[in-house]
Amino acid sequence: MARIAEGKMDGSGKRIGLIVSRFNNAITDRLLEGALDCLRRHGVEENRMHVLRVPGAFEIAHGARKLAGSGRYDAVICLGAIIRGSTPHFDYISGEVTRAVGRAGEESGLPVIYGLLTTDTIEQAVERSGVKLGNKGWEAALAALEMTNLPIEDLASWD
Ligand code: INI
Repeated sequence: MARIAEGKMDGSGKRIGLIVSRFNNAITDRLLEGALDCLRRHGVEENRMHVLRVPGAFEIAHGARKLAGSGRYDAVICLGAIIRGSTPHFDYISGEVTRAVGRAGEESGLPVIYGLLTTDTIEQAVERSGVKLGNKGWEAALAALEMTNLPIEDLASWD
């Protein structure tokens, strides 16, 4: 029988940093609401959820590096909405942010969670921010909690 280790979705005693971009704020506010709701429901205390607002998704990179590198958080959650529309910005920004979020996690050793929507249309973004297809902010928060509780030490003691 395989031995399986996985993190519990328990936020008690955790301090969580969230970075939220203001661009497309009709969407990102809903992602933030979803993330905070998930954290509360899983036991994170109100004063241990710290939100850093930045102008756009591109600036999430800087915020993620700063929060993850501060040593104050158990996990960092990045929330934003990049909508293709007709701008070539989409490809530049989404590629850059995705790399930076991953790098912030690697460099800090912390769970740095990617809660950004990258969609073709505003309608698709609305659907993924609490209307029809769940809320990406809620999902990102749940992933953060699971990752803060990964029982790596269990594996170390297995044959
Ligand atoms: N920022 C977003 O968060 N989403 C977008 O869809 C977007 N588009 O399409 O341009 C966007 N641009 C702003 C960018 O993130 C920076 O804030 C700006 O370029 C200043 O550095």
